[in-house]
Amino acid sequence: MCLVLGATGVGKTLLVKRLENSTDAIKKGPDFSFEDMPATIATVGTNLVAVSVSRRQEITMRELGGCMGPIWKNYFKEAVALMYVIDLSNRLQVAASCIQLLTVLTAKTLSPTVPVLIVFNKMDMPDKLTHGEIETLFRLSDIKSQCGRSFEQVEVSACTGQGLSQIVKWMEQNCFGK
Ligand SMILES: Nc1nc2c(ncn2[C@@H]2O[C@H](COP(=O)(O)OP(=O)(O)OP(=O)(O)O)[C@@H](O)[C@H]2O)c(=O)[nH]1
Ligand SMILES: [Mg+2]
Repeated sequence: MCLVLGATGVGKTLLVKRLENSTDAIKKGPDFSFEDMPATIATVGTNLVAVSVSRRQEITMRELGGCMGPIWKNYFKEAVALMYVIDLSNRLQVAASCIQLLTVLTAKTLSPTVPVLIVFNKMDMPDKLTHGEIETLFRLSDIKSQCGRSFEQVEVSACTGQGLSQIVKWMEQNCFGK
């Protein structure tokens, strides 16, 4: 099970939908771009989706709604891998997202063998955070060196598809054979 966490409205449902329906297209390369924009509604509870990463490899992804934050930890035991999604365009939410991320990473029930991917979403938005702002706010290099687990980051747009091929690659490398 790959858990997908993040505050409400960051784009988890759209991201998981893209991965569920278009893994083959996404894998064609970084220039691939979506023309449609499927509608989503806020996830109250959890959203389970099977993603075929390759012909012989399928992983179940479980998105937990942002409104479920207080009980995310109940699902940590089943995690083989974890994605934490952040909305690059929501400056009001991003500091709270950072604190929530630290809470997730220090949870006792999350095994140290679980690899974590930080997904900075909505890179298509014009008012997104700059790289400097991300580094100052999140201090990701400090977290990476302290957290004692595989810890990577990507910048994507679940809307346009930009960067999603990196997520598929990460899943191929981190969600199987464990
Ligand atoms: N511009 C832009 N909008 C996006 C992107 N990803 C998601 N959205 C939009 O953001 C809104 C919220 O997306 P959801 O996928 O429902 O968010 P969520 O993280 O699942 O939210 P909860 O289920 O409430 O936790 C929707 O209107 C999406 O269309 C993106 O990469 N770019
Ligand atoms: Mg959702």
